[in-house]
Amino acid sequence: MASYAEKVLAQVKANNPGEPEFHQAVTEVLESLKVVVDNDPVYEQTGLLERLVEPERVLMFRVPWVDDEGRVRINKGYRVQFNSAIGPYKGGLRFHPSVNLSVMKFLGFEQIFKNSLTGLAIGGAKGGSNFDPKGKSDGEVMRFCQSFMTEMFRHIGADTDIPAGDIGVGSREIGFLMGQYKRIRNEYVGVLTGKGLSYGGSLVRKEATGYGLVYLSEEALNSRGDSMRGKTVAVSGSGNVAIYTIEKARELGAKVVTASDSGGWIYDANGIDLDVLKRIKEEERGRISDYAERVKGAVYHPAGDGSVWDVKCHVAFPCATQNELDESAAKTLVANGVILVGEGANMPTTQAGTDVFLANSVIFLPGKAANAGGVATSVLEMAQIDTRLFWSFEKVDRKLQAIVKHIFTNIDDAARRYGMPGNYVAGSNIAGFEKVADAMLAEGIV
Ligand code: NDP
Ligand code: 2IT
Repeated sequence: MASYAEKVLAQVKANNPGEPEFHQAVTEVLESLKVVVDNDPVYEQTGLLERLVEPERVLMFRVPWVDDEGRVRINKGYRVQFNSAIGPYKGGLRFHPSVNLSVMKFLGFEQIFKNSLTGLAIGGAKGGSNFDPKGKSDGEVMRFCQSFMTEMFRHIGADTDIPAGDIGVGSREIGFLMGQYKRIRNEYVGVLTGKGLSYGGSLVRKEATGYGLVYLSEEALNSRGDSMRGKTVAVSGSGNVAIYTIEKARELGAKVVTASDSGGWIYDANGIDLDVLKRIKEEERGRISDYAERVKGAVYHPAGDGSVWDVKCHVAFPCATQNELDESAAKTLVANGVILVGEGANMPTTQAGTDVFLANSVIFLPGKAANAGGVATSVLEMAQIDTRLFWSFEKVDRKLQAIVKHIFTNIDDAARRYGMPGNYVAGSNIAGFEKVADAMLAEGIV
């Protein structure tokens, strides 16, 4: 007879056709949860998993805007308010042409467990649009953001749902969104995080996801008597998460030799020159190919000509997008002696790729734990705006480090309790679930 978790998984696939990313995310979590939910009838009796896999609310809306040529353009807008058992909905906004309902739901679902792992009181959500900010003028991006917020404002709030950035949504977009929210509501509240420092942002939020990823990796290595020092590191992506992953890895004594974007990837045997990379990506909004033109010795490969995972490294940090590291890339990394893989992006490793790492005793830190430093620091930003205080870089960084330590202890402990020491996929899914499940049981059938 199929177990409770298996029955619910079959229902998810049947009831949500054409949503492969959502199926993938739910499959991984429910596989991990079998050892918890199949041994205690309370979960099935209260329909807990059926409730967990169904978003509390899915908002889909039209986003009309006018481009620089005066043409009317229409994009799709989304906000998936997945689970508020432990706190207000919290999660990023993604602006990318690949955004669809399946991607929004997988991200919102993962966010539930990630946010729980931080130990802070935040529920799970995600939103965004299939709008592509690439190649758009600042004016077009502003008009798009204003139109997006003109619908979204009625569904969010500082105690209801607090969006932030993700792919394609950085400080420029958050600024435009905040300006429009304030204008509509006539109130200055912490309804968005990732804000600029001049209007209620927090120090370290920009760095937090990448720093948190490297802090967690250092914890995991320390637990085995090792550290980041002297390691060769492969990073994918060259956005917010990738840049500050590279920065912290270097600070801890590692050498990062790769970065990428959707156009291609670079290999720099001397270690990535961060000043050049930041100038290209944060100021000029340029391409990774520009890096190879400016830095002597760096080699550029267009997309399709191999990948960053072909490079020999001790540590791999996928920091671009979902399913960017597949089974064959995982096998190459293992053959090249990788000892740790930490997911800066959300679900960057395919299920088959993850299985390769786990079967080969690679320390594998899943995104729910590994990139939780970003959302955790968003909560530190909320705490500051609520109290009208502004904390120093060191203070926020110390709190971030303490949260990451707590995450490591929590996922390590859950993996041990269920007889799978060192399996941080199971540890993260189980530890993230426990708090949410307790809250859902306490709150009744809602
Ligand atoms: P950015 O938009 O700053 O950067 C994204 C990077 O990934 C760019 O280099 C981009 O290249 C590349 N990329 C995106 N989509 C694709 C694709 N389909 N194929 C190839 N390359 C791609 O986003 P972030 O750095 O903020 O986000 C990166 C990942 O980290 C995402 O998975 C996000 O969900 C996750 N994350 C982000 C957090 C945050 O606080 N920002 C927190 C936790 C997780 P190009 O410019 O060419 O598109
Ligand atoms: O995936 C993520 O955790 C984010 N994009 C950050 C969410 C947040 O609310 O800071």
